[in-house]
Amino acid sequence: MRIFMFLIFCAGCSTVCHGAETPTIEAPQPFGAIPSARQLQWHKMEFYGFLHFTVNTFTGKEWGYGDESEHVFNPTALDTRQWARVARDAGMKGLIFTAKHHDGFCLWPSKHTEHSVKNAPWKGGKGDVLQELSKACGKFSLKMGVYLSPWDRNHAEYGKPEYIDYYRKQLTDVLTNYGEVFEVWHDGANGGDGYYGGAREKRSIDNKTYYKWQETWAMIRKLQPNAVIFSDAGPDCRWVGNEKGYAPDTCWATINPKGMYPGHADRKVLGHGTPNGNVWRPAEVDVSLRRGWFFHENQAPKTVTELLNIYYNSVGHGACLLLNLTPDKRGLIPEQDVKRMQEFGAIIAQTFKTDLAEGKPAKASNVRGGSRTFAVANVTDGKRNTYWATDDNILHASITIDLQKQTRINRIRVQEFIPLGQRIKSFTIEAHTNNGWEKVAEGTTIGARRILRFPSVHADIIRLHINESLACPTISTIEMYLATTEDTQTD
Ligand code: FUL
Repeated sequence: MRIFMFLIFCAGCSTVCHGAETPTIEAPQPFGAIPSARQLQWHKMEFYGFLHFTVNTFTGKEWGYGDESEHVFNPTALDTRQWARVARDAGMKGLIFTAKHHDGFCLWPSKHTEHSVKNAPWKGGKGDVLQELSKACGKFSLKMGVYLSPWDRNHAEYGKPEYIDYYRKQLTDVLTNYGEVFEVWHDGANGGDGYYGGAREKRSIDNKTYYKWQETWAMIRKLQPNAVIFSDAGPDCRWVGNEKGYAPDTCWATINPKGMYPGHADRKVLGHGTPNGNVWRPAEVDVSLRRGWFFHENQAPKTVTELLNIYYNSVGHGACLLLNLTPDKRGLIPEQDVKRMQEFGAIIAQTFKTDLAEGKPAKASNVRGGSRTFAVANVTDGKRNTYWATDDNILHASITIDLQKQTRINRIRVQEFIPLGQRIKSFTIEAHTNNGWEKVAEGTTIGARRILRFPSVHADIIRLHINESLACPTISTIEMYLATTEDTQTD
């Protein structure tokens, strides 16, 4: 670490001070792979929605064969503003829409196929669901993302190089005509039997070579430079390896992607990530509010308790949560689901409303160069862009936050300063109560976010021990909360 001495012009005293006592300390060097600007934006979203809606909604299938008549698509009361309102009120920051699922039916009037809303009875063939959703997202301050299935069971040329041109033309349509897109979602399910323009046969493709992903991604970058690209294996965010709604307890944002490509990746590795992996490729947790991805009669939404567990095990483990909603045959999110999302959203909003540690005095066992820039006060200043750091050779350290009076808490939210990489490998949290020091939580990775849940304690001091770190630790925030709904599961 280099220490610079220089002259400082002090505002207010109109003299030039010899600043030997206020040296500038260099920030820690980035450690390993670090997030891109678009990934940093994406991390901030944390919680957004999926919308599965197409011909399957009307046929009751999960995977349409590709031979569904356009005539089946006829929602009676489609209202994308209702979708957006439900999402916003639940605390979601965006919505990703199945513009085309595996059945090939396009929810916008594509000029490259007849298999789209333009031949459906809905709005006399003049409708455009993507357009309506884009407007609704704008109105409700949500970002929009698109799911465009690479597998197309309707298209006659699926399996041949010609289909790739078609897929890219479709992508160009949806990424050009509908405003800013925050995420492009490539599904890993690829190849198998289908209608394929009447051939009704099984077609297999080689996931590794067929789609020529590198070229397609370069095209996406040009059309939507700020959009993150999702697939099982990235390149910007990765699948978490399950559809149950959780990221493992240890979840690194970094990974070694050698041998991985869309549709081919080791699920275990996807879940845990790899400490000091050579790319930043954080996990996204996709899960449906109901059992299916599409609407089916006789399915019920998950309970509030299930949703809270999903939230704490995804967002709370440093991943983003992509929670699927299922508009019904009317084109509306069912009332029961709306109510469930409101209940869930209200609990999350209440829980994280008042940070009981904000502005409270803190001490640390080490502060980088003793500098104010990296002072421990940064962790309770409520800002994500300031952070505490230690000297380069310090790999374990502790922070003590003085709550100044007995305070009841049951949630702690911690965040590393990820622009400099993910570092912390193991930590413990203790609370000082009337019974002395009690361990309330422990864990491994922190990364973009870690939320600890534990039974309420009355404490006046909280201590975070960083037991192991791959490089000198950095922390931008430590926040403390009291959830009034005592959901019992703890981490
Ligand atoms: C899977 C698909 O096969 C499902 O139908 C759904 O779209 C889900 C989000 O991804 O791979």
